[in-house]
Amino acid sequence: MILIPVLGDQLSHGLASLAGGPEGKVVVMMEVAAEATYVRHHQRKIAFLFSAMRHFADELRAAGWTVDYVRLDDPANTGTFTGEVVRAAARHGATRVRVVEPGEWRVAGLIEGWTIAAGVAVEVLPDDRFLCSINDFAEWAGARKRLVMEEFYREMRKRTGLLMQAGKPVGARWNFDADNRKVPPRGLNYPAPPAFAADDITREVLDLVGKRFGGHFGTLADFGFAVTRRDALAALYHFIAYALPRFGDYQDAIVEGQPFVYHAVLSPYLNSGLLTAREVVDAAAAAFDAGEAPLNAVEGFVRQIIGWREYVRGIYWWAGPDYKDSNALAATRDLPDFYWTGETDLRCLAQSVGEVRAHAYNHHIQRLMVLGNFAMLIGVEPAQVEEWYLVVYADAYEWVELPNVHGMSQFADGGLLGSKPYAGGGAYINRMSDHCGRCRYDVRQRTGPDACPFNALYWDFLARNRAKLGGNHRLLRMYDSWDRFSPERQAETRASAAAFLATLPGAARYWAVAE
Ligand code: FAD
Ligand code: DLZ
Repeated sequence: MILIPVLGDQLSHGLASLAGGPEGKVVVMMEVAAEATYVRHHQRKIAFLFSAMRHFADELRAAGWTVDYVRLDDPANTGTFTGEVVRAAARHGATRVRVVEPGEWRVAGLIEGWTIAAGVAVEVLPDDRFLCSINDFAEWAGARKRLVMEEFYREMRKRTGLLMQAGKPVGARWNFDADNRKVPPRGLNYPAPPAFAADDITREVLDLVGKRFGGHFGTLADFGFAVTRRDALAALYHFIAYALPRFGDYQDAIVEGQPFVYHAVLSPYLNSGLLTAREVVDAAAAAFDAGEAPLNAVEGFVRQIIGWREYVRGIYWWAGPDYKDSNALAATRDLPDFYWTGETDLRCLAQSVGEVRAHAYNHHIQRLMVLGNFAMLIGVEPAQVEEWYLVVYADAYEWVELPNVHGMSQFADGGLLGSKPYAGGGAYINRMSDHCGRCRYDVRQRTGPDACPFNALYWDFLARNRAKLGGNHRLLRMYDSWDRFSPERQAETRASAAAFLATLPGAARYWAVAE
């Protein structure tokens, strides 16, 4: 008998380990405390995964599979993947374990130990839900001196044939990003993603999570995630019909009271396996072919999925388990406690934290240019920032979280993933959001107690890190500007940053705040 563990982010009927049908096989699915607490995930994320796992197990059973489902509250539950695989292998007399490669180095290490722990051969299959395999990425990366996402993306366009015509990009351009930075006019009718009513399974899970993990960050109120493939498909088609046409135009916009703007809000479904990358980009391309969505929107969306998503996954496995250990900017500050409480006068930060507490979601520009930018400017230790991102987002798994945070957002890898730090001052946030007019700080003031702190912090960050960043050709213009500041203005800017930094709350970890 072959035992097939299906992990919480492997909820796909086309999973490689399920090929060949149920004959002679038992699927084991495990709710284990270790996965819910290796970081203390947002309550909503745990509830989403447990409910999606329970529904998926029922779907597999309906398709003829024998599924051994271990619930969190089973008194015999050992609390770990390894403990449960060992127990299940013994229960079913397994002669072999077959599992699809996991999404984290941490879990890959656990799986390596299963052969000895369970006393059976373990076969690990490639995760072919991704469009670029780990090996193909390594080959692509190994042949280059410098890694550039845009080059990878073009390869992926050619390889998949998406938005291609006779070997050339549709619209005669590969990338329409320049058309995707519009400021939304007031009064747009934003399409909220669909919310799905809780059924008995979800209600039971919400109760369990509230009792067991009620001290974790976030709230379970108004839980409306899709927890089945059918509902995830409904969310996909809702996005294609109502949000995709304007996704491109307003991709970078931050609008108060509109946490989703025109974003897809599909990442929890993609990353858990309820949706596949291929079907999502095919649906977007079909909308373009049918004249239902413009090219700048569809190309932008396709680039996020077959470009960025595949690229960060490739980097994660290619860079190795030590990738997270670098700290190129030698940042050591503790994460301020308002990342957990939202209690700060900086309106953009307070709003982003409030939204992630409620929805386990922020869109990309909030993650990058508000929360990540601020943490980098003040010099927070990368590991603390990474832990926060892994906790708070429903879509966070290390393969996707780490490159985005460590590389793209904190520049802690020294430029492996991105060619320059994503740093910005108040002017950027003011241009892309409507927060600043309602903030207690004045974005037009450069220094002083009432000035937007991002302004002085931005220049202080550049000045502080000159030895490490001064030679970066993409920052030369900014260092030129800094050098044209008078010595008095430079001193005033740095003093203003120092005064603000001195007001930051010290170390406060979320368990101290949340409980
Ligand atoms: P949309 O903006 O509508 O984009 C569509 C899809 O493209 C997303 O669902 C996602 O699958 C993919 N995508 C877009 N950008 C990226 C990217 N940079 N990396 C990988 N996939 C991308 N995404 C996660 O899935 N998990 C994370 O833990 C995560 N952490 C992030 C941390 C930081 C600091 C930053 C800057 C980005 C992070 N992202 C992460 C990427 C991106 O912000 C989210 O994928 C996106 O916000 C999800 O919302 P959406 O489905 O509405 O995406
Ligand atoms: C995130 C998560 C949580 C909270 N709980 C479980 C669980 O109880 N059982 C499970 O199979 N998976 C869970 N996951 C997702 C895993 O952490 C994920 O499968 C691994 O990190 C590998 O990517």
